[in-house]
Amino acid sequence: MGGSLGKKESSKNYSSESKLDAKMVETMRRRAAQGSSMKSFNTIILKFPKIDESFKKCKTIFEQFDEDSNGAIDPDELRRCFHKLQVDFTEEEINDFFKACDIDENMAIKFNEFIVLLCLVYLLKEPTTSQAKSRLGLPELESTFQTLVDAFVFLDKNKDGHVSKSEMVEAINESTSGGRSSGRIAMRRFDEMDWDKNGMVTFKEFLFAFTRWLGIGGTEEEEEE
Ligand SMILES: [Ca+2]
Ligand SMILES: [Ca+2]
Ligand SMILES: [Ca+2]
Repeated sequence: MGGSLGKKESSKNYSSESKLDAKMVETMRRRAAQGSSMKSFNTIILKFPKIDESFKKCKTIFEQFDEDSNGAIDPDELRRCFHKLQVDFTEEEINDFFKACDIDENMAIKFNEFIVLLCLVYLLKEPTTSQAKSRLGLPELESTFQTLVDAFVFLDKNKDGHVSKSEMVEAINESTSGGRSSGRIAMRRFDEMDWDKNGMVTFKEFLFAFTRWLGIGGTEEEEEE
């Protein structure tokens, strides 16, 4: 996992999700070696409306898998969701996805958590025989996920599977004419992403930040810890 040398040790228990997180970081490293189609931070900003639209459409998929329509996906519903999407992960792996994305630990996957979960499934699923074939049968959404992977890879300059604060600042500075304000914006954006405050942002944290920036919450009301 590397970068867990933050001053504050997080009180959250990561043991249950560490395997999945490690796999995620490893996969991002592999992807980083292939390079990114992103040329600048502005390219990412320009994609925001499309990402937003695509996430909103994802609501239909969410509702389809929320069989009892209680606004969340429980472990059984998630198992059937994986089955319907024809992604073959083991029972243990499906539980890992569940735990890794259930950030408020209420044993239910809400909409924002579902988006992150699907994107991680997309990332970690081995491509099927043909590269052209979609992995989840959700081509439009998958192209958005690909955009997010590309954006993360673009930011991860040293290709270690994490985005550090300096990488974030570098990415923003090289796309604007510089100046202090852009640096400050970069810092703020970074702090929003780095929820465990260990100075490193993983792809999962990056995804959750996107759902927040786009105003996609779990429920209508603010979530209490
Ligand atoms: Ca449900
Ligand atoms: Ca939850
Ligand atoms: Ca990095």
